[in-house]
Amino acid sequence: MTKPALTLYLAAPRGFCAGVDRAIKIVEMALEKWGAPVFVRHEIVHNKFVVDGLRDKGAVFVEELEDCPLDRPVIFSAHGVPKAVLAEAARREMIYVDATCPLVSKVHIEAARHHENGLQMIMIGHAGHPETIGTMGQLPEGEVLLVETVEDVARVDVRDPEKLAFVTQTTLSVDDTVDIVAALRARFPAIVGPHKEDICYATTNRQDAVKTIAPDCDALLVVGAPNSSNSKRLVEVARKAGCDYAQLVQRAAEIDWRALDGIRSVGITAGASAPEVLIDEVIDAFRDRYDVTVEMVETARENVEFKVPRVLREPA
Ligand code: 0CN
Ligand code: SF4
Repeated sequence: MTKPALTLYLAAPRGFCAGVDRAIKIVEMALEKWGAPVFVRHEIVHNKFVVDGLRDKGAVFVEELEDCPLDRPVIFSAHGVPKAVLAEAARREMIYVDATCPLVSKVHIEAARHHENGLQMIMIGHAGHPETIGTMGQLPEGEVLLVETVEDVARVDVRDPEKLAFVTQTTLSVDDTVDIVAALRARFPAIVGPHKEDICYATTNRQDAVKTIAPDCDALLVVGAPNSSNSKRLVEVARKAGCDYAQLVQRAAEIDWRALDGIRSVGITAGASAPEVLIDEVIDAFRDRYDVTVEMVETARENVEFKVPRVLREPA
């Protein structure tokens, strides 16, 4: 039986960013340096395949510092942690390594600087996400107000509209954030903030690539996890850019082949925490069923790399 023809538009950049790469390396190097078990507070990055692989090597994933023994090293995930968590680890005299992405740490530093200048902060982010919890946790309770939508901006109750600054989560939708920032600047003309927002290069580039391919695709699959903010944003961006069938899949096994019946073109991308082997797996699953032509669509080149912390680079 001849297979139907299908064009796969492969977005570039896709998948791992520099912060994810560094965070995973930190866990691997910690296991080499200190042996198993090494504790990791929260999923090091939001990907089950990555987490399962590290667990097989001896990493133990927990949600709270209290769940870590005092005599084993603990690593903080790429998404960042509230200041109180670092302080508590230090108080307990634990060995800890902070795998917070440097681009998240940069936002933490911005927030602290504005606070020192006497400004109340507004954070644009998603409630309950670990990065939002970590960034808000850089300042005392009540000093950072969260807004998630343009509607929230109209409702937010600030101390003094003349003494305000904003920061954002790094993995937001670029287009939605433009609207929220515009609403903030309209309601609070004196608000201080970054030139645009704090969305990172990886989030921006992956969204741009999706915007480019989505209008030409009958369907678009984002390889990524349901708890991965940047991956979920890619699905939304694809739908907004005109691809009605855009879905998040963790593995090839999750592809709904019946829903894809009759399609001629599929876009494929991956969130910043999804390893390339999973994209290969998805492409292979298409090759099993279709006569596939892969077209790579490159909208940017990335050469960002972050160093691992000195404590892991120095010989034990
Ligand atoms: O999927 P991730 O682990 O995290 P979110 O997109 O949910 O923030 O990707 C790494 C991004 C960071 C920080
Ligand atoms: Fe850092 Fe951006 Fe990657 Fe998050 S998505 S780890 S902020 S580079």
